[in-house]
Amino acid sequence: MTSQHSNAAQREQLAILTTFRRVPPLAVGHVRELRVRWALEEAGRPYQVRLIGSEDQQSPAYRQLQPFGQIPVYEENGLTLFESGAILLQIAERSTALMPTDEAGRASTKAWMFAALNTIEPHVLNLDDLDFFSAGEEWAAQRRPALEARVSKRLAELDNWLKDREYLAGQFTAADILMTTVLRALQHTDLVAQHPALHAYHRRCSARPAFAKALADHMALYDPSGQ
Ligand SMILES: N[C@@H](CCC(=O)N[C@@H](CS)C(=O)NCC(=O)O)C(=O)O
Repeated sequence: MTSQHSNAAQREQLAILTTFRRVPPLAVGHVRELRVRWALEEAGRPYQVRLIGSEDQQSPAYRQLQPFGQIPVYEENGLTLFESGAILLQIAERSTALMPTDEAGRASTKAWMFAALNTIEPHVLNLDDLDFFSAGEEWAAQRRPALEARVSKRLAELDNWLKDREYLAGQFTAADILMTTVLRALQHTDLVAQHPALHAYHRRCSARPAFAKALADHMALYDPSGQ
């Protein structure tokens, strides 16, 4: 095989992450492509980025990749996946950096991946939605305490779980990537900081070099001036 051919083969195998070319300032640092970048960095998996605009979101071709026109989309070795949780599971299944090798650890990792997306994230997003899109409305001020209480209840439960654990499923896994990126959406509040074990966990995960690299690449794309 010539070097030209082997380069072409390498290019073919490079994973592709599809994300938005531009996002609103409010979303910078929080777009779900960040989760995928972080997982790929932890797994030591090189990838290329494909950028799309709002016009692509509507196209029938893109809807074949992502039926809801959203990002991220992930492609590797002929597979195409949407849903950030499913993408992380796919990457984690092929990397011991993100998924334990024993049956119990794998089961626990998957349970915590779902917990991040299904038990924690909906409450966090409800609060975000109110804070970012309805702040100042009288009804929002009335509604907020109940939404915050729901988030706080879950955070207290997470805090309790993490009191004698470094990571959700024992070792660092894809579940920690999902949970940390979900918790990032509370950055405009002090809710995480109110829970010492959870706060320490969040800082521990966010201090990982793979996260720093993923975040730097994310910021370079969306906010080159803020680097
Ligand atoms: N559950 C999906 C949500 C994806 C999602 O909401 N992506 C946002 C960017 S972070 C998006 O594409 N928003 C544009 C839209 O929904 O049209 C996942 O986890 O991948």
